[in-house]
Amino acid sequence: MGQVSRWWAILAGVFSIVSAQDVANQKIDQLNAALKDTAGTIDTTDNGVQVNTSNSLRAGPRGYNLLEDTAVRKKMLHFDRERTPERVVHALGHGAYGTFESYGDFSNLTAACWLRDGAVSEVFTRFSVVVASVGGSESGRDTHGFATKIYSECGNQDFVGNHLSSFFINDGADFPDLVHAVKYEADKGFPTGGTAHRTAYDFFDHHPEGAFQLMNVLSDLGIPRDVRHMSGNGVHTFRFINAEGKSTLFKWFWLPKLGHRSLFYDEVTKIAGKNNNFQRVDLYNNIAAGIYPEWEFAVQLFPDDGSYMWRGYDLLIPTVIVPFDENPPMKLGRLTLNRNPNNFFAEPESISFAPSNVVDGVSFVPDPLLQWRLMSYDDTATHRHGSPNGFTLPVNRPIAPVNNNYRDGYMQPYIYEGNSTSTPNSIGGVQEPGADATLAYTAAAGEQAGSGPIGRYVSQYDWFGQARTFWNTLDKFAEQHTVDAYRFELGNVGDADVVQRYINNTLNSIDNCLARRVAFGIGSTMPEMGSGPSGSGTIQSNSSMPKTFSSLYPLGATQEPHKSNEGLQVALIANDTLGTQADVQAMMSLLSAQQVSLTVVAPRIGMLKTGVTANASFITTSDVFFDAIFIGSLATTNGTSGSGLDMDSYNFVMEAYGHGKAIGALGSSGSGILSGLAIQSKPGVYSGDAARVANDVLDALAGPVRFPERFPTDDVNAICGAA
Ligand code: HDE
Repeated sequence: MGQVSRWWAILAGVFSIVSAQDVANQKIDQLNAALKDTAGTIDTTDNGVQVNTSNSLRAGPRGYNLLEDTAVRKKMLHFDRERTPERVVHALGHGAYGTFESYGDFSNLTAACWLRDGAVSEVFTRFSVVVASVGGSESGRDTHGFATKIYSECGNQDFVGNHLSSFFINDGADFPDLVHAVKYEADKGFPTGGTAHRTAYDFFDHHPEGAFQLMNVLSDLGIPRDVRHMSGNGVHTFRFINAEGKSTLFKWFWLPKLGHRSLFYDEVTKIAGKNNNFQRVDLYNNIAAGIYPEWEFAVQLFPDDGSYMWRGYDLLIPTVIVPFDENPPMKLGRLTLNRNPNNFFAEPESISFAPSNVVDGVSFVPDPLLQWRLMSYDDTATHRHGSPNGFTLPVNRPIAPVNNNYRDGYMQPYIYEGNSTSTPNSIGGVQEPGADATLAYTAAAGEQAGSGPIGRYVSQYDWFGQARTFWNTLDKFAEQHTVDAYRFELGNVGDADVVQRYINNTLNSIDNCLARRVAFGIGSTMPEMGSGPSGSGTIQSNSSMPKTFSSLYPLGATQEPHKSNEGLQVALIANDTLGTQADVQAMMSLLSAQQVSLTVVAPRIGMLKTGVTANASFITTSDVFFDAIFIGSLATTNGTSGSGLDMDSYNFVMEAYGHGKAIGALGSSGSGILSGLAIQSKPGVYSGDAARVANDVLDALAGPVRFPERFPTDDVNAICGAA
C-alpha cells in the first residue's frame, strides 16, 4: 500500500469511529431515496400519460373489449408477471430492519469493520421456514431460517443460518435429495408443509448423520413461539482473519435476549388454521409498538492449527456441534430489530442472501456443505431476479462503493460512462485490482491443510452420540413431547417398512427405550429390550439431569427461569356480567410494566353492560394466540359458577388449560368459577384479588411458562422395563 493510501486508510478508520451512527444511517438514506409515495396521484400509463385503467374500453355498453385498450392490456400484462419464483427452500418468510452494534474492538480476531470499536451498522433480517411454500404456516414444525445482512461500511456481510445448531447432511451434494425428500411427495403433491411422510423418512433412514438434527426438530425446539424467542446458528465453522493474516476458526450464534419459548404441537396445528402468519404478525406488531427484539452475536472460537479438529470435535462436520459448556460462546455484539419494511415484495421478498457475501476478515473452511452453499445462493438469486443485477435492488445494495466491470444483462439500471469495460486497462473506468484485495480471498486461500488425493469422500463419525446425549438431558415432559412428535411423524408415513427401518436403524441406535416408546405408540414392532447401545434403555430421572443441553439450547422448565415477558399477549374473558372495569384497571399497570398486552375477549366486540370494552370476540380470535388467560370477576353477585360459563368461554379456558397455560380467575367469584371447571388448585391456576392473580400469572409466564405436569406421560416402566 502506498504512503498516501495508508494515511487515507487511517483517516478513514478514525472517521468511521466518530460517525458510527452515520454509517448505519447511510443505508436508511439509500433506502429512503428509493421510496416512492403515490398518495393522491392520478393514474398514468408506464409512459407517463394520464389514463383510466379502471374501466375497459368496449364497443358499446354491452359490447366486446377492444384490442386497442393498450392501457388495460399493459396493466394486465404487468400483473401476470408480478411474482418472482419463490425460493426453492425457505420460501415462506418475513423480516425487518435493525442495527448491529459491536461490543468493542475485535481487531485482534478479525479485520471485519463491523466488529470495530463503536461500529454500528444497519441490518435486515429475514426469518423463514424450510419446507412450507408461500402461503403455508410460519408456525409449522421445521428448521426455521435466520438470515441477516449487515450493510457495513466495508461491504455487505451476510449471516445465513438456521434456528437449530446442526444440520441434516454433511455434503452439499446431498442437499437437492434432502429437499426433494422432505417437500411434498412427487407423485401425490402432498403433504406441502412437513416431514411426516414416506420419502422424508426413507431419506432420514439413509442419512443417519441427521439423527441429532431431526431430534432437535422433533423436540419443543422445533416449534418456537415466534422468531423473537429463537436463536440463529451458523451451523458451519467459519474463519476470522485479522489484519496480520492470522486465522481463527469460529462458529456463530444469535442468542435471543428474551430467551427461548416454544408452542405445544396441538397449538401449532390450530394456529396454522387460524392465523398462519402468527410469527410475522408477532414481529411486526412488537416492532410497531416499539418493543424491539434483541439478539447477542456470540462466537465459539477454535485455534486454526490446520487440523479443523477441536478436542475430538470435527469442525468440518456440520451435523456435529460443540457444546456450550465445553466452549462457552464469547459475545461480540448486539442485533436489534427496530423497523418494519415498507413494502413486502421489494424488501423481505426481494432480498438475496449468500453465505459467500463476506467482508475482509471473514472467510471459509473446507466443509463440503458450506462449499456448495458458496455457489448455490448467488445462482438461485440470479434465477429469482431473472438477472445477475439483483444486487442493485435497494434492499440488496451495499453502502460500500461497488465498482467492477460486470456489465449489462436484464434490467441493468446504470448508465455507465466511458468506453473501457475491461480490467486492467489504462483508459478509464475500473482500472485494476486493489493492492489490498480482501484477506478472505487471499490469506485463507493459501491454507491447504487436510487436502489429499482427489476423491469422493464420506465422513465417518458416531452419528447417534449427540442425539443420545440430547435425549438423555430432556426432562420427562420434554421427552414425552419428543416421543409424541416421532409418533406423529412416523405414524403418518404410511409405509410400515420405512417406519420399521427408521425405528430399528436410527431410533434404536440412539436409545432402546426411545425406540420402544415410539414403536409402542404407533403399533410397530418394538426392538428387543436392551438391544440398543449400552447405557440406553434406562429410565431417566428428572432430578439428575445435567443442566446443559447438548442441543445447545434449554428446553426444561428449570432452564432460563426468569425470562422477560416483553411482547407477550394475555386475554381477559368478559361478557355482560363477567369482567369489571376494576379488573382491567388492576391488571393494566402490572401488565404494561412488563410490556404484556391485554385483549378483552367477549361474545361481541364493543362496550359491554359492565362498561368494559371488548376488543375481540370468540369469533375473531382464539385462545391459541394468548400466552395466558384471565377470567373476569362477576359484576353481580347472583352467583355463576364455572359450569355456568357459556360454551365459548368454557372452550377458550379449557383449551388454554389443555395447552399448559397459566389461568387466572379474578375476584371473589374466581375460585367458584374454577371449581366449576374442575381445575381449581391445579398447578398454574390462580384465583383471588385481581392484582395478585395478575402478578402470579406474570411470574408463571417468566418461568416455567407452561405447566406440562397437567398431561399424562408414558408408563415408561411398562414399555421399557425398570432401570
Ligand atoms: Fe440454504 N438455501 N442451502 N441452508 N438457506 C437457500 O437460497 C442451500 C443450508 C438457509 O431468507 C436458497 O436464496 C444449499 C444450511 C436460509 O432468503 C438456496 C445447501 C443452512 C435460507 C439454498 C443449503 C441454510 C436458505 C433458496 C447445502 C443453515 C433462506 C433461496 C449445501 C446454516 C435465506 C435462496 C433467505 C436459502 C441452498 C444448506 C440456511 C437454494 C445448496 C446448512 C436461512 O440457494
